[in-house]
Amino acid sequence: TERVECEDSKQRLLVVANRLPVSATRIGEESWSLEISAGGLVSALLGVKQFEAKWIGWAGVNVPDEPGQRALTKALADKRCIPVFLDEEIVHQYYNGYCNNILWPLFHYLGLPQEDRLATTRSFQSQFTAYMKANEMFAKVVNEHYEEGDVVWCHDYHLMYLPKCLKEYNSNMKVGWFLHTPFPSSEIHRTLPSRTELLKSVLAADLVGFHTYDYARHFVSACTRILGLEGTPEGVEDQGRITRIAAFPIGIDSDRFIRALEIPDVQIHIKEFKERFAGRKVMLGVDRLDMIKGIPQKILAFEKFLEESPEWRDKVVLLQIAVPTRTDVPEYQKLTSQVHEIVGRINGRFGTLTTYPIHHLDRSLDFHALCALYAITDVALVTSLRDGMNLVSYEFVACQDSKKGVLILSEFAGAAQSLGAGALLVNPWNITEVARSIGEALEMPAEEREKRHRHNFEHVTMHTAQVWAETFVSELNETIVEAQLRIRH
Ligand code: ADQ
Repeated sequence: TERVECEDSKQRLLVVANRLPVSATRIGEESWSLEISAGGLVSALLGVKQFEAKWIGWAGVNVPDEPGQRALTKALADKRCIPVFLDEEIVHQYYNGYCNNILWPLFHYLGLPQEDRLATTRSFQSQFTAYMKANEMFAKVVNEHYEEGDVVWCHDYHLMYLPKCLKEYNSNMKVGWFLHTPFPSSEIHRTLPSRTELLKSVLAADLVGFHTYDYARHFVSACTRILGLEGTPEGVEDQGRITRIAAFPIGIDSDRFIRALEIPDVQIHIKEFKERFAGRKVMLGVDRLDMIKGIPQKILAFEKFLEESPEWRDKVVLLQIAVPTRTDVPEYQKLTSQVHEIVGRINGRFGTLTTYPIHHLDRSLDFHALCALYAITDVALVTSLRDGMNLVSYEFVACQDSKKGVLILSEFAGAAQSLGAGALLVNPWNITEVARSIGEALEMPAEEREKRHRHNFEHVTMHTAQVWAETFVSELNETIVEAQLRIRH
């Protein structure tokens, strides 16, 4: 059976995502320098020894000339990566437009763009056309590299039109699709003009995965309400064909974080940070600077806490590390200035000649500094307004086995489903509640911190990224075997 085949030899896996896990910089007419970017997905798949994975995706650069494309393709082949070349106009319409301006806010309950509504509505169709075209270009490259028996695993909201395109090339291709963001309530999804095309295309996959059971349920109800299809215990049925829908909560490579704490460079950072913040409790926020992360709400809650607890004013510091993303988008620029303004006001209000309560950095930290910060933190604050999962909360827990700090976690992050019993759950919109939780976290007795941490640490070290990837792929194999058996009977 397929299962035995998978256990005996390495399963060939084609991972298709918008971005390849490398950044490419052109250093000559026909030469490129490549740097692997170690995201969650990369470590998830590198850690799984039974897959022979290849990546297909956009390299993040515009390469209009053929010699440049040939050279990049060759360089990427050594990293088991296969590029999809997208021109500037397509990237603008598909990536900046449809993916980031339409699907990202919609899936995080921010609705369709409000500003310049007419212009958006007018450009909507051309952006969706570019989205379909980009997905077709991905499909073409997948098809060129596909070999019988390969599993094709498509990722995220950028590639919702891909399963359909792949099955048109080859209906026997094993296709899985996983969404890294939330899937919103069907009442939200139904506002999307291309709601039907996207649902139908995703249903062409054999297995559709989400981080949580709730997102899976929202997807099934969108299919039943908008497409009029039948929801079954396994998924969604369309004319006898069942698409399996399930939850596969992602995790992190927890060992990588735990081991990092032993690295001398990390220990040097730990010592430095401890000295720097001696006598004060450290609270930490690590986020991409995105509206979904609730950074202004977090800082306002911290202000409220300082306002109401004068005894804590010079005894606690909030480190907010916010890596800028999508910096060319006006809404993101506005968010940056808004955050800077609030931080400036609070530091002016509660700072002294020698200290100030918020250290805000607009940048990403390298892995060693990040692990050290996680390790010395007393309270981590994750206040996403919506978040598919949120891996920062997992990374914090992995680095806290000696300190046993407290995690304050938004109930609107997927992680609330898995770390909810150990964390203090909050509604990030309720600033009074978050402020109260900050006080509770700072004063929590050691015994309770230990108990809560133990719960979360066990979860994070058991439900790793590797387990996530293995579970998804073996479920996909099984789904296909079951479908074949159903057809035979
Ligand atoms: P993201 O929205 O990027 O991911 P998250 O899951 O928290 O959110 O992952 C962010 C990653 O970037 C973490 O590994 C973190 O360490 C790193 N990072 C963030 N800010 C950083 C900084 N300032 N410096 C250094 N590193 C930083 C999307 C979804 C999530 C989902 C993941 C995985 O939005 O909900 O959990 O995919 O599916």
